[in-house]
Amino acid sequence: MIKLWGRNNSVNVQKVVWCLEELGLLYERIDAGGAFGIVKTSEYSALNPNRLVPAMEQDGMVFWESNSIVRYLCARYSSGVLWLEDPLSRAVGDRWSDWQATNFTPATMPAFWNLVRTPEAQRDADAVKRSCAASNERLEMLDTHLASHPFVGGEAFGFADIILGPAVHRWLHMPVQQQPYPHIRRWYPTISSRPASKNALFLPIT
Ligand SMILES: N[C@@H](CCC(=O)N[C@@H](CS)C(=O)NCC(=O)O)C(=O)O
Repeated sequence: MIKLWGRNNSVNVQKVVWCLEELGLLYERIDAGGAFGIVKTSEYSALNPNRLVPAMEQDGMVFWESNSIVRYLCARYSSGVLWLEDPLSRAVGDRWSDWQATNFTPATMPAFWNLVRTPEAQRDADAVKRSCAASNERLEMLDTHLASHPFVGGEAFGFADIILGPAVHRWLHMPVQQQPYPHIRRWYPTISSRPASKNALFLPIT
């Protein structure tokens, strides 16, 4: 059976949980990271030397980097459905997946940490303001993309929706001034109504 290490309030763990559920794979999730600790132990470092969650183990092989894990699972178990075989068709979803990890989520982190994980008296209001502006700028880009594509990767639900879903879900539930984003708000209910998203998305933002 697949073993997945990671606390379920991490967006990077949530995307792997969603993917495993979408594919109907049996797995065991072990709480790790944050208040659960574990990530700094030598046993865990042997699994993921970054000492971050998630880490996944299957048949003696260890995987880390959440987007790579989702890509691996979809390529192995959902070729032609969640994973497009044609590299040109797949490139759109790939691009937005990397954008989530390297661009969108880093923009959101100061607002998230201050507003959700920091006591009010210690919050940095300027950092929150800058992070909101940067996040909204990125979401405008995604909104424009979704204006002409039903899903992140194109015409059908795929691995890139799973990768972007938890991060966008988190932002849409943040205690910040929300912008309209009409195309994101058309896309989000479509993906979040999938039964497999339940254990990934329907959790309090913590
Ligand atoms: N690029 C990595 C980032 C992993 C990451 O930053 N994980 C965070 C949680 S989202 C973490 O492990 N933080 C330390 C902790 O939870 O103890 C991935 O996508 O897997």
